[in-house]
Amino acid sequence: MTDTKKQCSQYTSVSCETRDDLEVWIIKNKYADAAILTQGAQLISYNNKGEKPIIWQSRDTFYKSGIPVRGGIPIIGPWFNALETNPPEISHFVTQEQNAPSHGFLRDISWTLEDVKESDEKTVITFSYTHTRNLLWNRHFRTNITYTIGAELDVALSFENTDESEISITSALHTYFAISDVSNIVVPSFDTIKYIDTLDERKEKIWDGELVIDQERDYIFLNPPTKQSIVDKGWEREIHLETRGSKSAVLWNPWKEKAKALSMFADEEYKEMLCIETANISKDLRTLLPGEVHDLGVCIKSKNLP
Ligand code: TA6
Repeated sequence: MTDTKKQCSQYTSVSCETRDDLEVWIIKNKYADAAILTQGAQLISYNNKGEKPIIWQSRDTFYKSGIPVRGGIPIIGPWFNALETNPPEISHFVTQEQNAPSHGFLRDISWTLEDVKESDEKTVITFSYTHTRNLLWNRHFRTNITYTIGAELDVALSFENTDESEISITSALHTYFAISDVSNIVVPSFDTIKYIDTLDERKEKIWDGELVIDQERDYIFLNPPTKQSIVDKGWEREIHLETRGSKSAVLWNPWKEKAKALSMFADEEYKEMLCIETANISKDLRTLLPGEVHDLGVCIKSKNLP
C-alpha cells in the first residue's frame, strides 16, 4: 500500500486513486461529491448529490505531471496571467522572467495534504505548499487551501509571508463553472461596475446591465459586489458566490476562435463553461509584511430557480 493509500484508509468520506501520472483525492459524503488533485491542490469536480456538476472540467483532460488540468479551480499565484501584465511590485520578485509561466506556478507543483476533518454534514480538507526562495520567486512564503465540501462548497486560500522582507502577490481562484449552454446564461452581478477590458487594450470601462455570453469575454471587474451569481435558465438554477478578501473578479469565456487554440479544451466546450474568478489582481495586489497573512475565499452554492 502506498503512503497516500494508507493515509486515505483512515477516512470514511475520502479515498484516493491515480489517474495517469496524478494522484486524486475523491470525496463522497452525504451532500456532495468532489475530487481534488495533489498537483496544484486543484479541485477538479464538485456536485451536490445526484445533481448536475457545479464545477466544470474538460472532457479532453489528461493527467500529466507539471501540466495544469483545464477546469475545476486552478489556484493562481503569486502572479496572475502573463507576468508582464502585473504591476512592477510583482515582477520584481521574479529573477528568471523569461521562464515565468502564465498564472504563476502554484497550479503546477505538488502540494501536501495537511488535514482532513469529517462530520455527517461535510468534509474539510486542507493542503499546503511552502515556497523557499528560488529564481521564479525570490522570497519565502507559505500557502494553505481548505475546501469545505458539503451542501455548499467553501474555498479558503491563505498566503503567509514567511520571509524577512515584505512581499506583494496577485492571485486568483480561477473557478470554471459548469453551465447548461452559454445561450441560457445571465450574469446580473456586474451592472455599473468598472472593469478592465483585456480584449481592448486594457481600457477601463463601466459595465451596463446584465451580462450575457455571446462573444469572447475577458474582463477584470474592480471592486465588484461580494455576492455574485450565474442565472442558468437551461438547468433552472442559480449559482451563488460569496467572496472574501477579494476586490477584483475576472469573468472569462474564450468563445469559438480562442477555444480552438486552448490546451486540453475541445472546440465546442466554450458553450459549457464560464469562469468567474475570485481574485486579487491588478491594483488589488496585496502586500504582506513579514509574518502577515492574506486570506482569499469564496463560498459557492446552487439554488433552483423559482
Ligand atoms: O483568467 C482569464 C485568463 O487569464 C484568460 O486570459 C485566459 O487565457 C485564461 O485565463 C486561461 O489561461 P490558461 O493559462 O489556463 O490557458
